[in-house]
Amino acid sequence: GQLEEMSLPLYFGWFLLSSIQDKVRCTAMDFLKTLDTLEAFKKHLIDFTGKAEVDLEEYFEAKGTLHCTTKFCDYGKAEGAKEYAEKPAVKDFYGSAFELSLSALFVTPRTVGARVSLTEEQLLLWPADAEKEAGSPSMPLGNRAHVTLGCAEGVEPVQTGLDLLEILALQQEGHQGELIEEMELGSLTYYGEGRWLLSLREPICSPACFSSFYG
Ligand code: ACK
Repeated sequence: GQLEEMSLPLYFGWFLLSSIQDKVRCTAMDFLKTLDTLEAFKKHLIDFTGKAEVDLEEYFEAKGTLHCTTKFCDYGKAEGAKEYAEKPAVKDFYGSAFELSLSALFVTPRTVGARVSLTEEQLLLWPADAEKEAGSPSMPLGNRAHVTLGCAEGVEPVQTGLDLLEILALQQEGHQGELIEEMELGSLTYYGEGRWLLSLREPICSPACFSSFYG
C-alpha cells in the first residue's frame, strides 16, 4: 500500500555538514570563474557549448543540498532498494558521522561535481552494482562516488556520476589528458569533449552524516 511505498527513501547517502557545503560551493564557484578566463578553456570552448561565449557561473544550476548518493532507492521502486536498506552496514551506520574526502572537481558540458574518494569503511555502504548500473562494469567500486554541484539546463543530477565515470574510464584506458596548468588548487587536465578535471592538491575534508532523503 501507500504506507509501504513511503518506507524507503528517495536515496541514501552522506550529507555534508552545512558550513562545509558553503565552503565547497564557494570553492567550486571560484574554480568556474577561473576556468572561464583561461585561454585554454576559451580555445576548447567550441567543445563545450558550440557557442563563442559562455558564463560558467550562470551555465550551471545548483541542485539542492550537497550530498554523496550511495543508493538511489526511488521510494523502493529502484532495483535492489529493499536489499540495500536491509544491509547490516546500512542499518548500523545510519545516522553516523563520516569524513568525506573530496579529491577533485570536474566540469563537463552537462554537470559540475566533486569526486569523492571513499575509504574502505565507507565502501561498506557502497552498492556492489553502482558502477555496473552506470554502464561501467569494470570500474573499481566507488569510482562513481561524487557530489553534484550543478547541472546545465535540462540535465538531471544522475548525470554527474556518469560524467565522472567517463573521465575515470579515460584515465584507466591510459589517456593522460592534456595537462593545462598547475593552479593554486591543484592541477587542471583537459580530457576532450569539454571535460575538465581539477585534481585538488589538498583534498577537501568534509564531515558528513550517513542518512537518507525522502523529499
Ligand atoms: O547528484 P546525485 O547523486 O544524482 O543525487 C541525486 C539523487 O539521486 C536524487 O535525485 C541521484 N540519482 C537519481 N537517479 C539515479 C539513478 N538512477 N542512479 C543513481 N543515482 C541517481 C541524483
